[in-house]
Amino acid sequence: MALAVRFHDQRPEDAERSLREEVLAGFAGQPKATPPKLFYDRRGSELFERICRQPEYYPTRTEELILARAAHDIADLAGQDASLVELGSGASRKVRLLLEAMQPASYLGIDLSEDFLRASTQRLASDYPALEVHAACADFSRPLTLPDGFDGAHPLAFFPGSSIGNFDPPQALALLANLHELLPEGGGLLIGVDLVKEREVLEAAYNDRAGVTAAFNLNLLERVRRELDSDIEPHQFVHRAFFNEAASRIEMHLVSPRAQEVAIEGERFRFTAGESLHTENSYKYSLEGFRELAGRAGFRPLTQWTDPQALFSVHYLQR
Ligand code: AVJ
Repeated sequence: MALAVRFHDQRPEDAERSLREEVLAGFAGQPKATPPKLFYDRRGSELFERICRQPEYYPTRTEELILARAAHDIADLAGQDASLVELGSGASRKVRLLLEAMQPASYLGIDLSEDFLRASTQRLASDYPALEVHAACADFSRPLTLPDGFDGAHPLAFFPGSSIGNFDPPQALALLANLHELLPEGGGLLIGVDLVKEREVLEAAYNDRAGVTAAFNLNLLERVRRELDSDIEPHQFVHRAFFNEAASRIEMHLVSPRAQEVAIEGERFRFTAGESLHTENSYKYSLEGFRELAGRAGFRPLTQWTDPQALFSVHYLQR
């Protein structure tokens, strides 16, 4: 019988801006833009899982391959009495590769989405009965502390999936500095980072032939229709994703091919023909560029691993 998950509520006071506030502010902006966290309602999370299995979307399977090969080296670097802290917690196969190689006594999952966090940590607790499982409901883009009762003498923080790619460089630096602050001396940060490569490969990954990424992007407008008072018609917009080389990022947009006006919560917003709502940035790094950023946040980049084609990287950063 697995022990119960120890739950720690560390939500910020001003919790989160609601969907309504984020959408109204985003549509009123110039240019129009919404934060990528709005993608992840239940349907959006399902679509994201499907994106990860598309043949063009190389990051997920490549990171898994890298971790499977490096797991024992990672366990050695983390040391005998390491605990594992996962940022954005627990649904993936990736963390299981680490749990099996490291055999830590305790695990802490940190996520802002309480339902998701409870479900994924409960599954880990029942699959690994010897593991002491903690869950902290917190925003890791803000200053954090390890919760009381979590035995994190030598924590290894794990931030997979190139989630860091959603943050622009100054925000990414601030996030890394936060994590540096969270870790005690000798702690580590294991982080997955997508790499710059040929435009064709990058753009294909965000324009899969099955149209799953397009559906994921458009689900944002479906959400607005479902959850807010709005006449917006998702089929009046088209998915567009391209590599902005100067900024080293994939940009996702929802383009309005024709001029149109939409109403949301009693406010009206005009789109000119060709105008877009900018829904996501996904930054791509060079190995050197990421090591340099980590260094500026105070980390010592110890080792990094890539796949034979250098599509993706995993970095071990030491506090
Ligand atoms: C979860 C931010 C890493 O940028 O590749 C995938 C999200 N968006 N396809 C990424 C995403 C469209 C993903 N991250």
